[in-house]
Amino acid sequence: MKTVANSTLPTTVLRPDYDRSALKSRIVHLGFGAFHRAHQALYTNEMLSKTNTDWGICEINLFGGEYLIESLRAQEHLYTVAEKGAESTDVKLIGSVTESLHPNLDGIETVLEKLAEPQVAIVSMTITEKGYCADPATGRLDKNNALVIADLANPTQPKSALGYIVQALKIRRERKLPPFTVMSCDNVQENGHVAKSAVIEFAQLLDPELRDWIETNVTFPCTMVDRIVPAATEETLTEIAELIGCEDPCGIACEPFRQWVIEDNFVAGRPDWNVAGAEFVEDVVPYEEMKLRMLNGSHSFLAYLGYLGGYAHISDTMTDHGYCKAAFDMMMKAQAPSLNMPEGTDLESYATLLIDRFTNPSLKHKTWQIAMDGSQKTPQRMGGSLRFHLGQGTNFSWLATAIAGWMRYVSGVDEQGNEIDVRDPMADNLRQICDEHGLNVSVVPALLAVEAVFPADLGQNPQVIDAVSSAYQSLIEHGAVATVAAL
Ligand code: NAI
Ligand code: CS2
Repeated sequence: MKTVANSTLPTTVLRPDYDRSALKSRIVHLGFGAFHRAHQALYTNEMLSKTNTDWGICEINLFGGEYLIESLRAQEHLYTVAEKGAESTDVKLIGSVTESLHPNLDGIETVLEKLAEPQVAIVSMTITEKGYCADPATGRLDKNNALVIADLANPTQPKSALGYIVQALKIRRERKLPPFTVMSCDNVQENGHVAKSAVIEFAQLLDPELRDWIETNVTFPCTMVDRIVPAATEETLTEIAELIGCEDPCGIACEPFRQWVIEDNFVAGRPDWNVAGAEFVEDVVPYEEMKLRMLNGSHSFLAYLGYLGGYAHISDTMTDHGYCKAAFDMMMKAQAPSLNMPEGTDLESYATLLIDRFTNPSLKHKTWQIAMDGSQKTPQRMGGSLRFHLGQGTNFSWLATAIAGWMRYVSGVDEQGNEIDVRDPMADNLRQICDEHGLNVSVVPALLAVEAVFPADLGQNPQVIDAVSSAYQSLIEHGAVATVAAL
């Protein structure tokens, strides 16, 4: 079969120019999804072509994605990234991946043994917000999470990322091997701190001595990661096949922009990703908050209100002046004032760049995709800024409208009466609350009372209840397009 590994690709495709056979799996990555392929693996690819080093990546999918791992193996772990600008596309063949595993294909022990190999220095993750098994509102381990319960009962046969990491660290400690760095690359506020507290709390429940060893020996740098990478579709895969002259089931399309800010806190060494444009800094938290609130917060706003308004993609919402203006105002009036950035940060230029990125018509980023997992995303994208405005007594109507949009969306029925396929770990619970109230404003305080999403200081605040109720009422009476236009 013709693959990217055995085909003569067009000369326009940028190929790895380093010795792939010299690479070792010094990074193990959990979550070979869309994002990692176009971000960390691509940065590593570029770093390898600029340095004489051996930092290869072993890819692991713990949930689903068996087909991707099998396909990757069938093409010598090479795959394509298509960077699609508004007018042109750059195609790169990525060579930084050396190996791949899946517990359903290779067995749990093989995965644990890989994580325990002496040369493994970094375990990185893009496992989605829910992968941390943490309470979304507090970031603390959710002891009632089904995966946590299962892994605590049977730690040598883990299912969750936490279970794998803790068991692998246990093996390393017993074998007197050095620890590794755990690097979260998910859109989670203070992602390193959330990863650390989830791992530490999990280890505490299992073995307090192991917990102490982890606390002393393992580091959990925070990272701010950014690149818009929509899920692959038949259409993007066909387009990539046309560009490279063969099928690539692992191919992925993304925007040209990319950013990676990393806390320089690695316990067993790290690649010089800075030569590929990443920034190592002491404190990532301000950058994370800026990105989560301004980019992701307005993304969620556009996702819920866009989906309800009949817009399938983010770029479609940008063709509606009301949405475009509201997204910019959401960034500048609702989110930017709540940030505490290093001197010289120009948030208005950042917002302008974000609108430009959202407008890219080549990128088909579904509002439905971004609307997914809202119970996990909303607290970190809106909660902090909501608290800021309550403290200052300032206007937060964009945040209230976004939250009302989410509440209207999780009802599971759109403005035309069609069913919405709501994907969320709390979908059943949310649906039950919505069903009890119907499309009635009484659902607002009921959903605001879900403490895993809205801590009491927000969910029980009369100003929040009023503002979200009035936005929800407007959505019911006038619909999303008119509600957004009136903002
Ligand atoms: P995806 O759906 O393509 O991949 C999700 C990955 O997470 C898969 O590899 C899957 O195996 C793994 N996963 C899912 N549930 C898990 C669980 N409970 N435990 C362990 N692993 C689990 O999604 P994509 O686009 O790769 O995004 C993944 C994450 O990357 C996002 O949730 C976000 O936090 C972050 N991210 C995504 C960006 C994007 O534009 N796609 C940009 C910036 C960050
Ligand atoms: C999006 C993000 O799916 C979502 O929730 O808001 O994945 C977004 O595309 C990235 O964070 C951009 O870096």
